[in-house]
Amino acid sequence: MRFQYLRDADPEIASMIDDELARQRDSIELIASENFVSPAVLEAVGSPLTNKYAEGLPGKRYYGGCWAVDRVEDLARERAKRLFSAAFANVQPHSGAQANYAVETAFAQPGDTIVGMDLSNGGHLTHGAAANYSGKLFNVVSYGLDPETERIDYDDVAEKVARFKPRIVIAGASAYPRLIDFERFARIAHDGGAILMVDMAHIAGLVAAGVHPSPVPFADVVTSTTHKTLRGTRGGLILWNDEAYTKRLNSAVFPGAQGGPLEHAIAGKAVAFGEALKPEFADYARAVCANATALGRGMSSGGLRLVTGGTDNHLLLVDLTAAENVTGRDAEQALERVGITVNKNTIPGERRSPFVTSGIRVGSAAVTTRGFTEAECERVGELIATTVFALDEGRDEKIEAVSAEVREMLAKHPLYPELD
Ligand code: DSN
Repeated sequence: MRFQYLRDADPEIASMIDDELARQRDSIELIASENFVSPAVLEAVGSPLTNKYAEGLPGKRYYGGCWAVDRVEDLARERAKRLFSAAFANVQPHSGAQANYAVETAFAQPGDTIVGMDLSNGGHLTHGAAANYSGKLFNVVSYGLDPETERIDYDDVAEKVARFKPRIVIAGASAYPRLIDFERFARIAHDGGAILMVDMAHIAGLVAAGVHPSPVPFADVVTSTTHKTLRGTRGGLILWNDEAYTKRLNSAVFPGAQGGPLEHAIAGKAVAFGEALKPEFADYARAVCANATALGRGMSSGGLRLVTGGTDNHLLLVDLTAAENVTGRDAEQALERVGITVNKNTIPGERRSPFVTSGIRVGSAAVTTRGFTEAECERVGELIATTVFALDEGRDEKIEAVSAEVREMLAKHPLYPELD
């Protein structure tokens, strides 16, 4: 765990890893899609399993010598199924985007219609964005938010599904702070003759812990990443309940979307699923939600507006327009200077480009892993607001004071002492 071989063999890369570890240690990580895996997951991902080719599925491979990785992949599948109460799992997708590619190409042909959430309203690239394969392969009909409530406009989804008769309806988002009604989505999709694919990447850890309603009983297929609130290694996952889909989905992953699975990453997923099956993980997921609410309280009391007025999950979308001269990009850069990492994000009704934006997205999964309390998260929320308004007013001394307070908070919560 101390990279002693790497330091000798390739000091340049070793020093870049040192820099990244220092960056992670020296900032309050609020990117809503990030987290810190356990040292056990780090070890599994850095294991000799990276040397093995294993195209195919356990027991049915195109290579010899797969008996050990077969056991790893079987255990990963079993744990994934148990964690989410699903009948079937494929743990091979290298990423959430590849899981989505596999499912979309399994159920729709090029030129078919799919319905997904618009990227600028909180959807994901793979849900039909023009620049992505999904926008190029399929005829995309997007839905968005009700401008009043800033919540998913289910009537708009239903109207579009009835009118355009898509093959697939996609639910799930990358920047949506409220609960999603998967049962309602399933009704809408099935009434229109479509299948429902739920991409639960952001909320998977909350679903595993029972803190967010599960899509698994309602969706035809559920996809996810494994590294956000679920706190595993970077990768993808597909779950389903109907045996009739098994061959089609497995073949869509391999050979449809990928070659050899990354068995070291699958081992990392298995370890993380094992961690998420423990009762402590439910405490963690509850704390993630409480900390997100506390961050929101701090930002609101500091004068910032929260899109939808708050959060039901691990993330918040923050409207910065109260600070007249500060864009999302300005805020992201100023916050990075004080040691708080967030990303700029479009907000509903956005007038600026996605490279500039009028908002930021803030999430609590990583700081909760690091041990931040609700009171500390509320204070971090206040510090975000202080930084944004100090930037607007050109008050550098206030920004320096925030920076000092951030350093004090970080010192109380060491990250990866095992790596020293
Ligand atoms: N890019 C991820 C996020 O930040 O939400 C989604 O894949």
